[in-house]
Amino acid sequence: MNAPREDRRCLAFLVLAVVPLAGCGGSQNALAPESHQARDIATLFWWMMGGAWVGLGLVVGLLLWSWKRRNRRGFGRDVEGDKPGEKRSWYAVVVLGIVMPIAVISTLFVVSDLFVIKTTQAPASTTTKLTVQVIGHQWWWEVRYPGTTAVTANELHIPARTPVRVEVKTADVIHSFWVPELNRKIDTIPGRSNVVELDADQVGRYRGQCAEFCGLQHAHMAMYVFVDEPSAFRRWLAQQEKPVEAPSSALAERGARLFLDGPCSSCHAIRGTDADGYVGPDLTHVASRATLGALTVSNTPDDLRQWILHSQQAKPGNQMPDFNASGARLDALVAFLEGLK
Ligand code: HEC
Ligand SMILES: [Cu+2]
Repeated sequence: MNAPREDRRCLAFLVLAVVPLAGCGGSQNALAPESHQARDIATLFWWMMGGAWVGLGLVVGLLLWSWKRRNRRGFGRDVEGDKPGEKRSWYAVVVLGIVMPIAVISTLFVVSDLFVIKTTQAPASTTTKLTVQVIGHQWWWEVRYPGTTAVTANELHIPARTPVRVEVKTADVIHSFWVPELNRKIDTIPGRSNVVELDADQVGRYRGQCAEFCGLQHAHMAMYVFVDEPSAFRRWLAQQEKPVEAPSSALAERGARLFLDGPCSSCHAIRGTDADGYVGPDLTHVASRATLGALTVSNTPDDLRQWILHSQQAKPGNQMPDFNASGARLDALVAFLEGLK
């Protein structure tokens, strides 16, 4: 009986079949496009994929065919010199091996370079109404809205069905800004400003990720793009523009003093206070964000506490030192930060 062995083979096959599929679906999927740019990229991908399969089929088919022919005619007949049929194989080598690859690669070059690269490119600054600045830091994203005072981190809000110019820069090394469902990657190069356009079809939340290795916590350098209805976007931006509100409780008031007098304010800015550090994210409206640490942990009071105490555990090597705070001081800090809506 070799049923168990069959079972094992079946299982191995299932695992092999499922592993590649596990990468599909869910968030951050370039093959589930949500903008006209991402659709052009996905279409180009499928054509290239289809072409590659046809090419592979052709090569494997020819290989099997020649193998069969050769076996029929007997091994070693090459040394006997040209026979009439071999002139034809020589033509096949020239056509299939030289002419066809040149034709295929030239077509792909024209389609990708003259078509998809153009349609996914950001237009000139004069034709778009909204520009967002994204600055890569090891290992988080600073987000600014030029012409307003709004500064946030690790999340962009943009209006739906509106072309938005995203200007990317870096504060340190090369990063790459990539939101696969919306458009192609764009590198952030020291001393340069690059541009990519986001023009989402639908309201929703899209995950993006740094796509150029930038050091220890590169994997924890993600961001969300929130696509809002235009009216909701304007409300969000107006809220982000406001400076900080006065603490609403005695505890939060104590937290504010701790923040401003302690080390926090040397690295973080809170607009409307003396805190104007720029090593870490602007915290003026930190409580309005979905996550902390560039999507490393969620933004709940508990996770915020843990982040302040042990950010080095959640995101080892990040530029924020662990803060050794007693219970009461920590409560005050968390109460203050939780009020920064
Ligand atoms: C030496 C500089 C430095 C000091 C001091 C510092 N931070 Fe940070 N902080 C950072 C950096 C850098 C990050 C971003 C880390 C990352 O995501 O890689 C950060 C992230 C944060 C975040 C998450 C923000 C977000 O949107 O992701 C919070 C909240 C925070 N710090 C609060 C504090 C508090 C409270 C203190 C004082 C107890 C403090 N920080 C002290 C540098 C600092
Ligand atoms: Cu990176």
